[in-house]
Amino acid sequence: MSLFRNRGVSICKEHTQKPRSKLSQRQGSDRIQFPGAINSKFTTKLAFSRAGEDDAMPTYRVLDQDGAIVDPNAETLAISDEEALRLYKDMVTVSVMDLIMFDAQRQGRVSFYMVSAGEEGIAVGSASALSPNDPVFTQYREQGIFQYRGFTMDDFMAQLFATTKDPGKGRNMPVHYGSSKLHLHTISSPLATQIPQAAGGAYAVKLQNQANPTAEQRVVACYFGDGAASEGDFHAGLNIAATRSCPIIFICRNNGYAISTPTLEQYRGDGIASRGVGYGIDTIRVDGNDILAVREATARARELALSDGGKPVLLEAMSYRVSHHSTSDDSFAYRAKAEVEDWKRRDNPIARMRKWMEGKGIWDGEKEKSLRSEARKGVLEAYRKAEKERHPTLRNLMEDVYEEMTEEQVEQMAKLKDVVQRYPGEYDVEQFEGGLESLAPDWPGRENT
Ligand SMILES: Cc1ncc(C[n+]2csc(CCOP(=O)(O)OP(=O)(O)O)c2C)c(N)n1
Repeated sequence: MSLFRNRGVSICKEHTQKPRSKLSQRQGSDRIQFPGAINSKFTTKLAFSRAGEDDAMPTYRVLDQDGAIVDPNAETLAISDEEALRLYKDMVTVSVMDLIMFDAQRQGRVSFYMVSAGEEGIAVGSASALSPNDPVFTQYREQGIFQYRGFTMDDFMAQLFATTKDPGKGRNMPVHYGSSKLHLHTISSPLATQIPQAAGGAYAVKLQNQANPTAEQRVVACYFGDGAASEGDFHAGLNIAATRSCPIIFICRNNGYAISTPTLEQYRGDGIASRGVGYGIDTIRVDGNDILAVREATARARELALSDGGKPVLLEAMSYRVSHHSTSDDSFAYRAKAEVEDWKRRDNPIARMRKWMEGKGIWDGEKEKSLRSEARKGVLEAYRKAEKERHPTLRNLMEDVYEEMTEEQVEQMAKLKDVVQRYPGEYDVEQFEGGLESLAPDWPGRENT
């Protein structure tokens, strides 16, 4: 809001004055000039356009499954050994954290978890091609972006265990991370809501870019799954970004499933990429198991998003959801174990990058062993520390809705206190900062929460 207020009337005027249509059908023209389709040739052939397998959009890749460069003559983005090692380390760290936290949920230590197995390359590779200042909106399976941006293992654990160090004050389910410092918007559960929010964010960024042409020009990145692309918000978000020319990269992780719904039942067109073209958005399909391809495509997408005063770009990264959807899911109820095993064996972004690095002579078995043991140690240290921390105060259930708590909220808090006091065996309130006393209206610790 403040952005609009600061920018004043001129911006509002600029965007409320609609361009006048100058289109008219010229005599003898070979194409129509209707306002709704301005470059369509006339034809006497009565034929319906049909999406066929033959026209499927190609998939961009740099590395093959054996980690070899496919086209040695192609102009590819330079990547230093140091940066390559960083990408690899981040993918491995996330996958180690995923394994440990999946088990932690099974042991009842956290209530919920979602792993990103098979999709680490999409998150880490794309994050590495963005500016650290680009605002990012994620869905929930993009922990690699948080890792690359500098979200620490302590930050992950504070959210997962809902400790007093969680900036979300323990109000969200596990895996709903967020960091204003790192420009990572907090994840929210309702699918696809981040898409129109990101389009709006990109419009704000466009105005900021225009207002400060000498400052760093930013784009927004917005991530979502193939299932989320079935929500109305997907269409609204892409269309508004296209018509308002917003600098945004939409990154779809097409992993073949929306929980138990396979893509075959989700849509009949050519993936999600074909829809981008329909909205007039520059679009590319990428091999999500190839981190170098994802990185390059995102870097190019970023350039495009900043060109012509700003425009949206859609990147569809193809992958396979190796894991169950979440800890609440058993995917073998709807897909064959053999299918999953086959994917695990055949290809994944970590194995592919490892082969490439071994080929270059910058990686070997010893380094792999030590990286994995370091990553495990780092995760477990943060895990054990967070497990001992207290949860944020129970008052957080009521606070921050209004500037001051309403009379009704004060009353509800008193009722809650009464229930807990009457059933002391049912509630371990001492795990929460301030214990039961935090529910007293005049609790002295309230100023610090
Ligand atoms: C509006 C809404 N509808 C349904 C759900 C339940 N839900 C959570 S995740 C999910 C599947 C999403 O699939 P996809 O977008 O492909 O992402 P993936 O889990 O495969 O990474 C569904 C249906 C939800 N969270 N929000």
